[in-house]
Amino acid sequence: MQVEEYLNDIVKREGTVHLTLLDPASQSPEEAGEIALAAVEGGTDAIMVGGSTGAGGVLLDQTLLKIKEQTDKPTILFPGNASGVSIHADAIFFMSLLNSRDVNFITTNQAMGAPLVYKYGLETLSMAYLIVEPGGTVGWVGDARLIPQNKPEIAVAYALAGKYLGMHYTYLEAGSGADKPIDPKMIGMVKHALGDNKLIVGGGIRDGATAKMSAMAGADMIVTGTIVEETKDVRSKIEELVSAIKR
Ligand code: 1GP
Repeated sequence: MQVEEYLNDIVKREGTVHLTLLDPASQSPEEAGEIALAAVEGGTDAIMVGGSTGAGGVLLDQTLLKIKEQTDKPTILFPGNASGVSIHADAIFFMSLLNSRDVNFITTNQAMGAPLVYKYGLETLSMAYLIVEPGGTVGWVGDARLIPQNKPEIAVAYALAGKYLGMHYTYLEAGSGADKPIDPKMIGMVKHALGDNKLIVGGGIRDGATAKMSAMAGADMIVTGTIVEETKDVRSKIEELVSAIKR
């Protein structure tokens, strides 16, 4: 429960957690380490590592090792499939893509990956993963029946299902690089239904104002990935996002 407690404690003390997502397929392991260090200096709380395509195996291991050389902040796997498991992470978002049409993303990859999670002794953070329009690459790869942005009640229904299935976290995902982040109204309605269960929001958040809007609407944790890859001054960008969401 170490990482889960760490995250939940930050929510209690500071209002909102900031998570930096690094996709091993987007840069070299060395660059990932440097970005992670800058993100930590900017105030991020933990590093998520994963991606939809070409993000597993040796590349994933090396990326995690380089990140861990640079920072002691927790590393959390964010796997696109069963190949996204590594012994070098502190924890794994053990997630089910509840609105997928494909059983592989709901339970099969989870079953194929579970023995390694057990063997490596990874802390599991159970998560209902919900993909909302526009959905991006992960929506296509995961064959998600995308939840329309203007149908928050569908997101609420899935979030409640995840909570009743025992998942501790719900992730509203608009897709990496989304041109439209999750609508604040959807965030608010889902958080209201979840109560104490933690709500993670990501996809298309690029600035402090959007991060703040998501946090004010009810997000307990904000994930940013693309903006970190695009910006030259990672530390300042993360400072902007973090200062907008912390008490
Ligand atoms: C993707 O929600 C995350 O899984 C982050 O999205 O890359 O748009 O920040 P961005």
